[in-house]
Amino acid sequence: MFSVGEDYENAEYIVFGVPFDSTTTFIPGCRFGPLAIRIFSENIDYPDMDEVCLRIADLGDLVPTVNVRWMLKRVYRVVEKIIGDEKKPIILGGEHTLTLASLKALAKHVEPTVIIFDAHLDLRSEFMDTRINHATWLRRFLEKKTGKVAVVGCRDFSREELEYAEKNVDLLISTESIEKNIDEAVDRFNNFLKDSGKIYVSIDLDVLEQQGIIGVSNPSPRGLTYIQINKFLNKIPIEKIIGLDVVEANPLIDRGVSASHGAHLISYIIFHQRL
Ligand SMILES: [Mn+2]
Repeated sequence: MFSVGEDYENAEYIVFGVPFDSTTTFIPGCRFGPLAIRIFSENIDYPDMDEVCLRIADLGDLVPTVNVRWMLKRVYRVVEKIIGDEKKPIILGGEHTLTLASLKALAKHVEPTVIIFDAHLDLRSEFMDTRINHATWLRRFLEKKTGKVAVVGCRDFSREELEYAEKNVDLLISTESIEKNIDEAVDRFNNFLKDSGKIYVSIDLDVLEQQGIIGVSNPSPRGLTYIQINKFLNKIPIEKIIGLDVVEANPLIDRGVSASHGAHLISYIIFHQRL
């Protein structure tokens, strides 16, 4: 899918990978996520895919680093350039921390509505002796927040994170509330989107149910099915989406199950409303 090979100048979507997992505190390996998502993206078919003619350019991966500040700097620079050129980034992770830099770059240009699918809240003040990592990045963003933020599919979080979320996150849809009544949860999501401006979507693949032994850095059982996630994605108007990222795929654990889900979710977001 990404290998359509459009020139940067002509492309609407700009793909790049962030092969970084250096702040991972549990299972390392999502630095191999971008490569795996690309491989699986080449085996996706929709009946009318050829007619849709998406203009996608793939820049490849960022220069690798094990320094989180350098990773964030590089993501920031690339996203700022892409948005400045009025194109839309599609970022292949890599750990979730990268979203912090992507949102900071976006916030220079627009007040984004941020939709996060994640089993976790990533709202710890600090975690394992560092302040910038996969478990704290959303807190660092909310401390200088612009726009609105929704988290969908959360189920694993501390008391401290929940209390912070109740004050600072605009919409929280827990896995529990989706289990109880998904139609009501989707309605709440839809209402939230009504007065939104440009939308950024961030999908941590650990939001998915784990029965396929899905490879992610921090597995969490009783997640959402692919079809449940699609019910939420269906409500996001494609013309409002300014960028997206899909993070935490670890192909070393599951031989690509999570990467395959990631590739399909990206294609679902950018194709399904055009078919
Ligand atoms: Mn997570």
